[in-house]
Amino acid sequence: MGETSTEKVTSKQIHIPDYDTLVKMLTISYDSFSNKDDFTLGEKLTSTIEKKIETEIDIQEIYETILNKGSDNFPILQRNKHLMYVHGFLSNPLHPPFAKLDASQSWICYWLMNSAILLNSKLTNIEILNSSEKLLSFYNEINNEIGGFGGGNGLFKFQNPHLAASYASIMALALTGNEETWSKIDRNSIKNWLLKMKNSNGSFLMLNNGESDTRAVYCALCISSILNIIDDELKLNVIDWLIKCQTYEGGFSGEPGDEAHGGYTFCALASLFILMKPEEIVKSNLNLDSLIKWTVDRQYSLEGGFSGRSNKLVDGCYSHWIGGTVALLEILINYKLNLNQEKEYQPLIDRERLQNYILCCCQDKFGLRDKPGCKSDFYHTNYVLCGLSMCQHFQFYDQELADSKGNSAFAYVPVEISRTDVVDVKEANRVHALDAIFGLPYSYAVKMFDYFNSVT
Ligand code: FPP
Ligand code: K
Ligand code: ZN
Repeated sequence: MGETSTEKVTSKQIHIPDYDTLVKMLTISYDSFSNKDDFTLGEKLTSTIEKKIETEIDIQEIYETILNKGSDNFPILQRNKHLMYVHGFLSNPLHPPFAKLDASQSWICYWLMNSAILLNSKLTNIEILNSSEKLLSFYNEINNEIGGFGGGNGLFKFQNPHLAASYASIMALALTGNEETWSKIDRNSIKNWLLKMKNSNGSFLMLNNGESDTRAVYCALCISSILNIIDDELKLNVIDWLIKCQTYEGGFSGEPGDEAHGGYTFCALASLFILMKPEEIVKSNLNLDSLIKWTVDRQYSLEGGFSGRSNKLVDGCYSHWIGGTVALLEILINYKLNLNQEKEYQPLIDRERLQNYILCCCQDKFGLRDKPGCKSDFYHTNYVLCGLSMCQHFQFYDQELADSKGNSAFAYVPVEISRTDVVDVKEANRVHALDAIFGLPYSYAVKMFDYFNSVT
């Protein structure tokens, strides 16, 4: 590589303020609740602000080291290492310390299979058959009467049906592409269970006597649309309840009155996308301007990655929760502006910097992670890869597809970004396109929906 690319890495990709500016930037927003008048800059730091400064310094050092090495040494996606991690854990029994994740077995299945496919690998036949059988056992053997999936069936024999576990199980079953297993899903009992989980105000319970939040709504809507059992009864009052979760900051909280957070914001906006077409969303009571403002504020200029809420630390998993929100907001903006081609698409965030954060800071030796100093885990491996995919694609709404499917949730089509003014994607770093709504590689959700659409 020649001099031009070295210069590109130095000046365009990484912007690093000096330490004093950094401390000033961080402390200026600090609000002293106890005695506002006594407050002087830099004097009182909360432990969060301290950790945030430490993180910024660590990341600054990492970027400086990389810059000093020159662009030929710029980190690339360690695909094979991450695949060893993912397939290794998929095809071997989990070690005893994982027993505490017994109720998250469907999640583990989903995170690992999703990661493998995002990394452009195929699932082996054994992985497909083993996971199909295991996932079905969370449903059939235990919860047949009740209707949803538990998180596992190992230690405690009976696990309560749970909306998050059910979402993970059904998304993982979508990834198997295994129609024979799909045919064994008892959609009627799932529909009845979802109706039992529904509150009259439009929200959903995560489980019987459990909490209600935008996650539960998102899980219920993903499950019911992919199984093609969504109807007016399930949808009643949901939009109104979701809109109540938008906060004064612009992002969404888990329930009305709580704090705006990336995880809940993605769940809320993706839910609105399942319930409405883009033209309906822009006309709804959603405050689009404040949501856009809050969302783009999540990207930090030094780190390049996102935080999940105001004044908190960068974390790789928000590359999906915030990144996914960005992708959906871009759909709305570009739809409104009638920009239908990649060359004219208006991006909302700096993809180059997010990709840098992912490649430089989120790669552990095997698997991906929250931030430097953290170990990789299944959750972060999946959501960091989802975020990397967002960096590399734009999403387009296809009205004709919406009409032909009879459901606009299946009408969002990802397109690879080829514009280096938006993001420079090296072939070694390319990952699979992501479905904007379901958290699955494209087009696994559409295929499962088509199957249940054809058997109805
Ligand atoms: C704060 O953790 C995070 C939460 C309270 C929950 C976030 C919600 C999600 C990630 C969405 C899950 C979605 C589904 C579909 C189940 P923290 O305080 O440790 O992190 P923070 O400092 O970054 O806010
Ligand atoms: K976090
Ligand atoms: Zn995280």
